Amino acid sequence: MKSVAYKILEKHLVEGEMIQGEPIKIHIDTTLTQDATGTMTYLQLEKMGIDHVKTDCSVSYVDHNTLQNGFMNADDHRYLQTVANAYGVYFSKAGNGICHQVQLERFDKPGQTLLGSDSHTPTGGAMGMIAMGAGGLDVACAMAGIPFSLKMPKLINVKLTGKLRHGVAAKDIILKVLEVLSVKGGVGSILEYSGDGIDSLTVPERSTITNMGAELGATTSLFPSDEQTKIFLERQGRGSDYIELKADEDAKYDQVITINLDELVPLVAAPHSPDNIETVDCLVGKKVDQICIGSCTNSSFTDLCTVANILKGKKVHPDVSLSISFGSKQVLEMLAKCGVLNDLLSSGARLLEATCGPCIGMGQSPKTDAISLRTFNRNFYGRSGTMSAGVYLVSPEVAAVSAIEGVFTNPMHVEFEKAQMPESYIIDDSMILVPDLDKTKPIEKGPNIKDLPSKSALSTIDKKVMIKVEDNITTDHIMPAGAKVLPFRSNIEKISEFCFGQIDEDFFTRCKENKGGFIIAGENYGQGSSREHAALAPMYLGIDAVIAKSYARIHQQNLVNSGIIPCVFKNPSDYERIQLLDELELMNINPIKVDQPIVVANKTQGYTFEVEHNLTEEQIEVIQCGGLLNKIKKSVA
Ligand code: MIC
Ligand code: SF4
Repeated sequence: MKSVAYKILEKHLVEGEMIQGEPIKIHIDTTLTQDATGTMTYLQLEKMGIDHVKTDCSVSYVDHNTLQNGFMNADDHRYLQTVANAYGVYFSKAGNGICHQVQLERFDKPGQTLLGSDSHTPTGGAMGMIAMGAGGLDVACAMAGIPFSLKMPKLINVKLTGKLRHGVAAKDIILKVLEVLSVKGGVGSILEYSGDGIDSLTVPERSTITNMGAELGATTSLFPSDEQTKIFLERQGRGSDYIELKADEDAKYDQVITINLDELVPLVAAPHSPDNIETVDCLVGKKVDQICIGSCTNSSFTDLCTVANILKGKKVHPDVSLSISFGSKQVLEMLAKCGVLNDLLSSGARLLEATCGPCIGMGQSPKTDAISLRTFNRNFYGRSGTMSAGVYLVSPEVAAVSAIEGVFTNPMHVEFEKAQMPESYIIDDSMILVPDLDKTKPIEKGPNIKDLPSKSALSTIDKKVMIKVEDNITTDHIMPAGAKVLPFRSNIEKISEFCFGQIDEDFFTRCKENKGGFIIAGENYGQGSSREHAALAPMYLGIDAVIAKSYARIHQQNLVNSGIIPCVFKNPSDYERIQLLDELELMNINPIKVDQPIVVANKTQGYTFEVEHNLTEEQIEVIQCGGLLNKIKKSVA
């Protein structure tokens, strides 16, 4: 009767009943952080009064912010290295690779739980584990041995039948799922893959699917641990980490989706949303300006080797800029060893570091009005750094054949060899530093690393509406990334100046003039990244509550952790009535009560309406204290 997800959750259950929607707490075995969210995470960990991390294994990666333009990035890296050593965290140096790729290669184990301060942590689901993204503070709590709270997810079974045809890739499977479910269709759910179609999918292919499950808003996605898992682990020199983990024959799911791989064709996610799906055939012949291959979605050895097979002996079209970023040092070394790196180079591709790079807007912004094809997972408005550009998400195969032709091209009609997994991978973990827990070595903090902002305990809320936004607002809209903003990830005061800057340049000054207030939003507010800065910066600017039609899971919890009340419109038509700068008062929040709506008085327009909050007792307590860190400090004291 049990699915793989159910079995792993059951084994890690600390508290609660495993009934869909009910609050549960689970033990976290392992954690990961990356530099852009990591500095906040470790600053928060330092406040928790523990000597060393309590997890089986925690890893800190430097992969996002590696431009080192000025001292700020390098200071952050140094802080991360020294704090990791002091607390018993492995440290993966800049250049060793993108967190999710390296974690899959070197750390993930079937049957375990992983919590990461990055929304694409579910990549690990390819290894048959429960891997989830969360805000930095939740990850710091997991490192301190505090169980992770969530609502028991709905279990969706995605049954894959048949086999992918030539030119069709794992990317097309997840794009198909996005077409079926949309960017909010996975909220509160775990997607578990099964069916004869998964037998032929290797772990790196599976990881493209679990990685991009984040774009569905899903809690996580996973595959069973089977023969493919065993092969991958053995070739990574980690055969002893393998355990078989399969769903029972009669496993129960809340929903089943079936996809026939025999019928699948190459797909694209058109601007500006990963669920805006079209076939490549509909776009064949359309001119492209830029192509970026890489990111944690599609930068494995087999992905890039297939790209090299397509580019071998050919030249990139004169009007196209093609860049390739590698998933990890291991991927890069493997490509060099088997000689195909040269095929990439001589085709005219621009070879970048083994980091996130253009995926998070660290360079490679396309030209004005460009059509940019990317093998990445997100094409949110403005994320590339060029507001007028249109980003299309595609498979590495579509990207490579289109790079040669200069126009959208269907790889089904092009002859090339799909790369196979190598017999063994090159193992060199020398860029992963093992901590020695030596407390006499100083934790080094540069001048741009500022103290955490804090909020006082909840009292009255009577303030004005600071911004009103529509459906599917991403954390990239709230707190943009990119080369200009990322250096301030350790400095909330400074980064708050950029809050909502891409869609409303007056937001910051409006908040300053009014000492903050309310955010009004539509459906799926805060989708995308796990960055808690999208809650911390508004908190710093005095935002006390958000009223939205619905939320993305990670952001909702980040709001709670920051002491901001995430209210939900009871009647969505109330959204229409509220105007910018209306004065709102939350009438009955002292105290907030479980399952009891909050009454809101619109003092400007002279009417009242009700909102819900869906908060658990524990979340209410956090908000009442003015945030999770305050609550933890109180209990430590
Ligand atoms: C992303 O892909 O949006 C990021 C950048 O990796 C974020 C993390 C961050 O904002 O630092 C994520 O996915 O959580
Ligand atoms: Fe990095 Fe992009 Fe992956 Fe985020 S989605 S972890 S920015 S490669």
